[in-house]
Amino acid sequence: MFLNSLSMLTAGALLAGCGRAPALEIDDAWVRSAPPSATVQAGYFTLHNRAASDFTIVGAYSNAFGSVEMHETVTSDGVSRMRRIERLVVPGGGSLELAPGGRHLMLIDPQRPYAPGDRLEIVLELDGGANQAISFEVRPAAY
Ligand SMILES: [Cu+2]
Repeated sequence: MFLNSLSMLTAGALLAGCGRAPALEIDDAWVRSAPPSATVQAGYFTLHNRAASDFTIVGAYSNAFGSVEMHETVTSDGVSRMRRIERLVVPGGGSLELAPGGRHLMLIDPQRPYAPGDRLEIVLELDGGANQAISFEVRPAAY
């Protein structure tokens, strides 16, 4: 009996340690290619949340970039500016879309130039400690 409870506990801990969020489905994850001199690039994706409760993204990181921030684009007095945001929510049963002209991942300090067709992994940090790794495809700037 004790042994059973212990194994169940271990299995539970392992699942939590995996840090996956299987209820999240990723669509169309891509990074806009940039000239070799560029110091920032932008990443976009759509996330579908198959769970009833919200997922909140509280950060992101990648080996391919010095740092990753979450940004939104706001227009005031006809001027567009980017602003850092601390959280992105994927509503339960709903979707979150990051797209050109709106919210995006700001990919700062590319470790080398990336060409269209390259694949880059970016990890999303979820509220509660789980991580979700996403594979992004580099696409031409004109895409
Ligand atoms: Cu930005």
